[in-house]
Amino acid sequence: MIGSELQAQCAERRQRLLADLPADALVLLSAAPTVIRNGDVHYPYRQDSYFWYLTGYPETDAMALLVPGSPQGDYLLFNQPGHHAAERWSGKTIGPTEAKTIFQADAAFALDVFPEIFAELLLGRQAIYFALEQSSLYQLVMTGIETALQSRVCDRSQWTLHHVSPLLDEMRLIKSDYEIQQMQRAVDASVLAHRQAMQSAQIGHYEYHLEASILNTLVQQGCRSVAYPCIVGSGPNACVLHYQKNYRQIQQDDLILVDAGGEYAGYAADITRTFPASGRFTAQQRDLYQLVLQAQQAAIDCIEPNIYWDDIQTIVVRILTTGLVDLGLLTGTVDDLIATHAYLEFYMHQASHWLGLDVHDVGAYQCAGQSRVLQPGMVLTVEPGLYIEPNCQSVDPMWRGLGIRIEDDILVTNHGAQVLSAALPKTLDAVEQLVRHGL
Ligand SMILES: [Mn+2]
Repeated sequence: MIGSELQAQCAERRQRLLADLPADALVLLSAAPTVIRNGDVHYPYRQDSYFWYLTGYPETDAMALLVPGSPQGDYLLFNQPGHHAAERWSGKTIGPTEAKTIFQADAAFALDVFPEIFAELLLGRQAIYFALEQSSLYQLVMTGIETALQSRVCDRSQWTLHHVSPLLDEMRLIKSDYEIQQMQRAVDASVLAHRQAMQSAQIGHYEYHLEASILNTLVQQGCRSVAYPCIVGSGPNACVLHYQKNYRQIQQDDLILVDAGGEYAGYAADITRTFPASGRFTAQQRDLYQLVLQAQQAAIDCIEPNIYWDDIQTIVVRILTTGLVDLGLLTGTVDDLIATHAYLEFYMHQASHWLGLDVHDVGAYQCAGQSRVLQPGMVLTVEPGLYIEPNCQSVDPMWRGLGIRIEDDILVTNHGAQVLSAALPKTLDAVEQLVRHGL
């Protein structure tokens, strides 16, 4: 059963975290609040990633404390006892009983006693870990400290505040087998969504028709949410990196850039394909596409444990710059053009980011001033692109308004790169076939 597997994972993560904590530490975590859209309507709920990672608890109005060695236990959960009248409207909610039986808390309490218990626990602690940037949590900690000061003779200086993320980001960066399975499900659903969108693309349709197809497939596959808003950029809109309007009518000879990924069990997929609306690349589209694909493939091929994360970008930049010179879009020597960042005109983002519970997942890219070294269990994207602005005066008009990105999701293994999204075609021929004939 998924629920109990998830709970076993969360228990193991809490154990590892507790083992790393100083004996006098306390970790405070909060469920994400609901956000009002207007009136009585809320935005779809998404749990806070840290809270989800350590508790597997899906609802709002909950707090968790990790307090190594406290008399009530190491793991305390606070939530709302169910109210029959409220549950008539919103359905049954998790109460303190389930907090213990399902969510394996050592002790469970109603949320309204949190301030009292928190202030009491603070007395024996020094290092307080929480998401420092969340003002509501900061306020809660300050109130707790004031209450603790009133109840006992002690000094404010006994407490130190720490961000929780250095502790958890390193754990989240290395995925367990369970996590990789969930990510593969998000990726598989997203691969199918891309495939069906490519097959259904038609000149005269609007970008949002492709978005509709993607959303339909993702929900059918059990991804109840996208991991980020769908990008469907046709023609010049493919040059807008985070384009989301998706309302342009698709024209003959357009390239369509689709960057879309579903979320499954909290985990993100992040996949981009670029294809010709007509099912046939023009000569210029073909040249640029082949160049981006070559850069992407070379970057994927270089991935193995102990290479630097930076190496991915370095390889991509060299191949793209060399190709841009060959095609006449840049003039000069490749080394000079790289040294002066001349490629930034056409390629202005990173080739890779971590992927996990967040689409741009947590984890440092630099350690002690050096690029991070890849390790088995890391999941990252490889996503080079080229974007020639519609009004770019430095290139022949035939290149203008073309935008291409190709993005796959990669698991680092002992042997090298495992492409989780390998089932989605990306060679020139395979893409044309898929758009024209659905093959
Ligand atoms: Mn990405």
